[in-house]
Amino acid sequence: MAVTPDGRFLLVTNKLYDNIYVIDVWDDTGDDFIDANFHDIEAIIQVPNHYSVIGTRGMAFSEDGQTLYLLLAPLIRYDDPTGQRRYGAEAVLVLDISRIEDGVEPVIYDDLVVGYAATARGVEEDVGNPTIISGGPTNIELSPDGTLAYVAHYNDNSVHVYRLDLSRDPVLVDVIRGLGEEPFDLTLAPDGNTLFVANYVGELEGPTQNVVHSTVSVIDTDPLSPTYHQVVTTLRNRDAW
Ligand SMILES: [Ca+2]
Ligand SMILES: [Ca+2]
Ligand SMILES: [Ca+2]
Repeated sequence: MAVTPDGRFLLVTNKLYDNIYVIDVWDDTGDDFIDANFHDIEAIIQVPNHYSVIGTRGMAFSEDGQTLYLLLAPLIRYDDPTGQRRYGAEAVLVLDISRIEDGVEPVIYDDLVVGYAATARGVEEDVGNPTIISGGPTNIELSPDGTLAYVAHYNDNSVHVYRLDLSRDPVLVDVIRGLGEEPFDLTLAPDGNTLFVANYVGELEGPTQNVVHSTVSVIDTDPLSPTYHQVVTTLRNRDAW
């Protein structure tokens, strides 16, 4: 979930479905307008669906609130016996959300996607310890000036870095490795110079690799630093075994 920068709408993604719900969280009722769907569905954003399996996860907004960066990452299972949920597309999508208007009835938008960049696949290209669940690109964070997007990739054990100011499509400019197993969520320090990434599994240890030490990878994001875009330390929650 994420609230638009102007505080007017709450967006809710779904890893099992192609809809993003837009909920009106600002009551605009006035003398000549009754905001009948306040605290209800304002709009449904549909993303183009060329696969039987589709889903959406992390979001980030441009500073002006006009653009939504959305991760396409369905929940799939390569061991699904029905074969119905074995494949899905993973990508960073760019959506023009300036067209969403406050009305009184739900509206469906199916043409807001204006940019696209494919990412590494999910469970189809899993690296490191075998991961049954397909997270793919799970969460996204923008640099303070809005020119870079950092995307945690759950199955690739990496952070993908995109330039957002070169074209309408995000452009992959770097892949940061050396993280733990299953990077899931990430956040930048307020000054933009350090990125913290939570690794869901982190490190595995023990006679049968059955002990999990979840970790946080600390990445240097200061462009003037000699260790720019490298993991500089790892914080480990050490369990006994
Ligand atoms: Ca409203
Ligand atoms: Ca409304
Ligand atoms: Ca893995």
